[in-house]
Amino acid sequence: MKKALITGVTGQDGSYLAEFLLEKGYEVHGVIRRSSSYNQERLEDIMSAEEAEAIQNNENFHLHYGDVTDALNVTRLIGEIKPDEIYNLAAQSHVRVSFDMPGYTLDVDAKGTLNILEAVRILGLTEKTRVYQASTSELFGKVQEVPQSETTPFYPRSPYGVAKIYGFWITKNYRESYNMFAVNGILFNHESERRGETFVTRKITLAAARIAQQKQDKLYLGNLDSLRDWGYAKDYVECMWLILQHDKPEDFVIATGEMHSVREFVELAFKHVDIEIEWQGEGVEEKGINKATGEVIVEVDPKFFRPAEVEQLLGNPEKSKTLLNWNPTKTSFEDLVKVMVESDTEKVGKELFNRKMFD
Ligand code: NAP
Ligand code: F7E
Repeated sequence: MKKALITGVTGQDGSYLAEFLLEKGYEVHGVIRRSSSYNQERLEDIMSAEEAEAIQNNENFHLHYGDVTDALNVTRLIGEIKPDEIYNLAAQSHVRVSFDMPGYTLDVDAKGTLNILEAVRILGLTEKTRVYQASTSELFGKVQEVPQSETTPFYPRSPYGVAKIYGFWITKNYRESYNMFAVNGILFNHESERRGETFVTRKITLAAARIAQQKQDKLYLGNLDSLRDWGYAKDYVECMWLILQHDKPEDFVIATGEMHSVREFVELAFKHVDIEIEWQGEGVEEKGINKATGEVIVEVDPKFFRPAEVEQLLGNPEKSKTLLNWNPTKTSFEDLVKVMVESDTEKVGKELFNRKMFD
């Protein structure tokens, strides 16, 4: 039985990856941070036997307290578990928040990656343990070519992107210096019913559900023109695993090859709750009107603008299609939006997720 260690197991990707690996028959170890409030919602399908009959092997799922900034803790855990595969998904992953907390983002996203690689090296596990690093399309930032591939030069636009650049290069450096199977998945945006509520897609699908059920009046957003290559997180975690099963340690771009604007995402999400949006005005004055009632339901709030913006991201999934035999459009953009709105409609109906968010 193979052993996997996942950092960031309580996050969107970590929870899907844990389910995926358990189904593959792995013994899965997850790193969880101590928190003063409950932080295991996304793991409930694995933990509760009734909800997850498909995953019977819960005795193969183990949680450990830890933090990737704590090198001693990381080294002890890796030394005790001796995993065959490590998936480093732990990150301060919010781009706008990284402008508020650049130092912390650096500690977690850059130094945290080094702590894991160095632990594998000093524990003498370089031949046994394969390491996956969660790299990101934010490395491309102010894009130098369209679409972006494995050979496109980087130009990060946020403290998050800059910290992740270090994670990318230190992973490559350990591969080249110590002959480790240490690789980067350069993943473009991927979303799901489990996406954090302050990322734009989930903020929109939650608002569409609440507005349709008269539990919220308006949705305030930042840059409506921003363009992203949005995929489905459940499809993307399979790729993380495929990258580590590949015969050669190589970096891969994972993307759908399709790009849509935030404005388009809003239109489609509201269409699923039978609200047609009509846009009026421009720039910060632009408003989304409910065509049937004339009410303004979407407004621009400059507080959601970023000091430096990534205007567009479009990935070229050719290499992962060819070498990993991965299907980048298994879930279409339309189906992604639908699945997220349906899930939030149900949750809002059950009075879940009606809390006010700080951001
Ligand atoms: P997420 O939902 O924000 O999850 C981040 C995870 O990291 C959470 O489990 C969080 O724990 C954990 N974490 C944060 N700081 C930590 C620390 N110091 N030590 C240990 N764990 C820590 O992110 P995601 O969307 O699943 O993304 C997974 C990874 O892929 C991240 O590295 C992200 O930067 C990267 N990525 C994401 C996307 C995307 O579109 N989703 C695209 C490219 C790359 P808590 O639950 O305790 O906060
Ligand atoms: O923003 C614009 C915003 O926060 C997408 C992370 O997973 O993907 C994610 O980073 C776009 C940006 O994701 C709002 O300005 C407009 O242009 O959903 P987001 P992100 O910044 O692309 C990458 C690949 C990662 O690696 C990251 O970890 O939408 N936008 N209005 C808004 N964004 C937010 N959050 N909130 C708004 O109100």
